[in-house]
Amino acid sequence: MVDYSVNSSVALLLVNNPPVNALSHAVRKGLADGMLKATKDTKVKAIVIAGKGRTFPAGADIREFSGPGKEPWLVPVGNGIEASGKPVVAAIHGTCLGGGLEVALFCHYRVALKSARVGFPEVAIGILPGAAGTQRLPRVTGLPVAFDMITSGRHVPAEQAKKYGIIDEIVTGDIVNAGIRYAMIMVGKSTIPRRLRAKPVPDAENVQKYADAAMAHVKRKYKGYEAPVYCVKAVRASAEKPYDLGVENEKTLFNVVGKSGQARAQQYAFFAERVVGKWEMPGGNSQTAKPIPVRSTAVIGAGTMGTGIAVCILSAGLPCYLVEQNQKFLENGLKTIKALMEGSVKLGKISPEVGQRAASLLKPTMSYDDLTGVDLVIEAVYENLELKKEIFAKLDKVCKPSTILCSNTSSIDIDRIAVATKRPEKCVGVHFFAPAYHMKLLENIYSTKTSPDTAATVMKLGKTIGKVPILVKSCQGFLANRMNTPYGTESGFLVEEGALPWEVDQVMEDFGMPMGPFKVRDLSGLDVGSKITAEIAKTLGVTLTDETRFMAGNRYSHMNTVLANMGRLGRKSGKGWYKYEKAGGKIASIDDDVITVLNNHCKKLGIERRTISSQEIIERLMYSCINEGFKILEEGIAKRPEEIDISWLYGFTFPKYLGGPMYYANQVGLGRVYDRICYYHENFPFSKHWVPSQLLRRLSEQNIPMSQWMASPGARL
Ligand code: HSC
Repeated sequence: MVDYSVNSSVALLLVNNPPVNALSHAVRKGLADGMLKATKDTKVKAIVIAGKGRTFPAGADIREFSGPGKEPWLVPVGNGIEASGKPVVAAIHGTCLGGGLEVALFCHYRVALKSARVGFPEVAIGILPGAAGTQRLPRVTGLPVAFDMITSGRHVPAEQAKKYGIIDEIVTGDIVNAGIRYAMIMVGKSTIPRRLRAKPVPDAENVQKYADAAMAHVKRKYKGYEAPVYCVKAVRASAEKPYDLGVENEKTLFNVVGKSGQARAQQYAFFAERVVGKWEMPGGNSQTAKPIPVRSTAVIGAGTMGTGIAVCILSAGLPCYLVEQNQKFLENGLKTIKALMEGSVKLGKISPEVGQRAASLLKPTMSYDDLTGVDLVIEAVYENLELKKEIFAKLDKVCKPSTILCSNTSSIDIDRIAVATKRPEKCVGVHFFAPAYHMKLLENIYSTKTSPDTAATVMKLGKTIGKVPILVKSCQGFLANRMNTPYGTESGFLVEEGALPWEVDQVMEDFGMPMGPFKVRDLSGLDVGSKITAEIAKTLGVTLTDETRFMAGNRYSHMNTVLANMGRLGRKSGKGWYKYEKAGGKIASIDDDVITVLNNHCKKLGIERRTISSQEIIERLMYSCINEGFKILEEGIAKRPEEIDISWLYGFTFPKYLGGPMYYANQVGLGRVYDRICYYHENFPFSKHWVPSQLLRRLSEQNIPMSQWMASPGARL
């Protein structure tokens, strides 16, 4: 796990634990043994610690956190490094993260390749740096940078890290050789002045000011998350306590936060994100399928989604045609893309060079004939089957036979679109979430005809453009929108039965959602929801009136349409479920007029309003979706609960500290969730989404945790 060699009086401790050289027990032991050997060997004058393969250690082995752990711990190993009288150099390439950066900070010198990045990402998995990182980083960078790096978890590029004082020198060429060269220069120099434990924290007298600012910042930015608060407390102690007591304090905080439910959920989410990259579909999987190279792309439609998708593609440095039917739409689209790209540069999401290059990669056109040679096309017009089929038929005619045709549909079964082409195996769904340039989820959808190579291509494209792609089987609404539907429906019923919109929003925001369902409706526009409802009613042959309570035997709430018909369209009109300071305003306030409308609506329908508890609100919104999630698993639309959880984390900003709705259900207890679903089914027999999932029933009856659901006999229908 740690290869030991001596090269011209320099001992090399090369961590060899692929893929990321995580600091597992064997690596920690290897480092401790290596240090001992190098210290004893009189021929050795200096020591280099480096990583074999693609990276310097990227942190502790997260998998070990769920077990009891084993000595040697990282702090004593680090103390051994720091105490060495022979200079120890960390030679850094790749990602030097978490425990990896802690090891580097125990070394006396740090050199890095320009391409390397350093950081403390522990906060993202619900913990804090637990091997003296919170005490040593402030001694190097000062408090403001340490608070920022440790609470944000951001990866800092080597050159920036040099400015912060974390890296002593940027080197070139082979990192191990560069480290050895640097170590030879340091031979004979005293290591005492380089020991961070003895250094004071710069500007320690202002700790109160910096710590208060950091605490206010994390409470605002990471509302509900415990780890950032613990990170602030730990860093603060670096300026208030002697080094050893600061390390003790860090250990205590680490042990509390590390055992929390939030940490477990965030670590589950970390691995879930990696699990979904290992996909499977009929005929192939991520190991066997071969993505086709995508060197050129096109987006059809320069509306909100089309422009957002084009920005993602351009930001990744890929050429992109933007196709519109007339000059005006095209020009508007180009203006939007320019503004979004400029915004991304300003926010530091992309470099100015990438922003500039994008202008030359973007090719506006009104002619499909320009698309003959592109590798992949994404259709992003509005949700209309006939229009999408027309576009796919046109593309099928003009594009080369190998071109992959994608639809950014949010709900239409891909098979129904692919029939318009002679290449259904190359047709696939790529569902982006609004705003497409910001939301990280990419829901890729395979039809009955999509080939594994086509699926592999869009999964790879997703990663290239910085998304977290999942692969699901096609059905009406796919995974994300299908599962999310009861959330909106139930919120509508709750206000009909007695809850007020701001009460529902408050409960769900306290639960962890960034915005309650009624604020979301106001943001997207009440007319959008009422148009969709009108379309569904038309398809079902139902005439909607203020008194309509059922559609095709299913309970229905008309309140959204009532408000929309009054001109209350949400933020854009200044009034919706809330009132705003002006049309287009953002500050939502309670509106008594909405209470009057609600009361009248209920009176007309003979609904007696009642008090509804917070618990009922959470159960009605979450358990209805979870029930749908289990049906999605039963039907094989998603292969694993991880796909579902990732879709909520990155498509609907579900709080990571709850892991995702399926993980959350497992925490609540599948038996309890199932019982409540049965209860609501009994009380609301006219809502199809309360018909209990058979898979959930079996898991709950057999007391099988969801992590083992695949092992449940007959788990799939
Ligand atoms: C930590 O370091 C705590 C310390 O403060 C010490 C605490 C001491 C405690 C003392 C108590 C008192 N562990 O992402 P990829 C796997 S916490 C285990 O696809 P990329 C990953 O699952 C840690 N496994 O690659 C995947 O496995 P699979 C702080 C890890 O190139 C494979 O490696 N560090 C792992 O896209 C490839 O991963 C972090 O949080 C780990 N630490 O990205 C860094 N890291 O193939 C977490 C990765 O079987 N890692 N794996 O699916 C990352 O951010 C990314 O993996 C990288 C590489 C950016 C490193």
